[in-house]
Amino acid sequence: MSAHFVETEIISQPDCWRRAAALAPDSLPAAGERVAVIGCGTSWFVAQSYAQLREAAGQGETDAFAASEFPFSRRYDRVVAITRSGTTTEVLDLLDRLHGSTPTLALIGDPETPIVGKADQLVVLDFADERSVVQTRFATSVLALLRANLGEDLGRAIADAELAVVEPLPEELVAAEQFTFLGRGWTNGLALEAGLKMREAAGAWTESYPAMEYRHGPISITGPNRVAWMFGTAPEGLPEQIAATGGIFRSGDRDPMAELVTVQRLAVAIALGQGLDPDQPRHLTRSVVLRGVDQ
Ligand code: F1P
Repeated sequence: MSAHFVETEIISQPDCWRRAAALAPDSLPAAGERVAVIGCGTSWFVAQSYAQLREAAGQGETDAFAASEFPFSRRYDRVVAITRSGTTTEVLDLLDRLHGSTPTLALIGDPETPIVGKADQLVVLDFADERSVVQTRFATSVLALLRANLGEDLGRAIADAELAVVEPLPEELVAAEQFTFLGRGWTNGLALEAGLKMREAAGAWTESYPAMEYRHGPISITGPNRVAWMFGTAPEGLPEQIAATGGIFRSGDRDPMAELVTVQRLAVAIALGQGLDPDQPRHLTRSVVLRGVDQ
């Protein structure tokens, strides 16, 4: 039995993905709908990955926004909100503003929260809800559900994650002082989430970029004892350019969502190594609930 909630939640991801991928809610956007996906923090990054995947699958124009940055001048057939807690102020406020003008769907972890009644439709992933402040399995389970419902077979992702939850973490990664996460297409959202996870759980110095942007400046950060970590296939020449900086390059042919599981475990390992409690991350709460004065 793991000592921390977050560790228990991380290792349960293969099972959660299996359950999520088996769901087929008829409330998900239909092909051809023009969709905006919104959320905050981790949920915003999941929104970005889904938007890329849905549009790449030919299902229709799909944008992703932080809930606080929604462009009210644009028209959408549907707004899809992602929120584990169901209490995030910016998400609830946005759903209130859209009520009666744009149909909304919310993907949530907890059905006993104020979001019920604010969204027109709900998909509840209560089996993936978490006690931890930092999100791991809710975010990836939402993405598993969405990927499966876009027609993907998640068998390989789940098998890769079974490995990712047990394999030893490379010592050079645990000891590294800086991490730059790189993505392409739908994995840009994962790269952003990987960076956030390391900051939230371990207070680590991380950056995240689209892989082709990395050579336009961010590569100057990489060097000995610093990591450039690609989610998916690296652009040609990039591994060699990273090697020339003396930095550590990590990629692989695993499913990128399973790579994210490795980052989550690494974040916990680094936090514990520094005497931090990954269940009590600094300056964070499980969700951001703003009173009028904060807004
Ligand atoms: C969103 C979120 C988390 C973040 C922090 C505050 O929550 O931004 O991603 O780690 O704890 O809340 P939610 O709307 O998905 O519940």
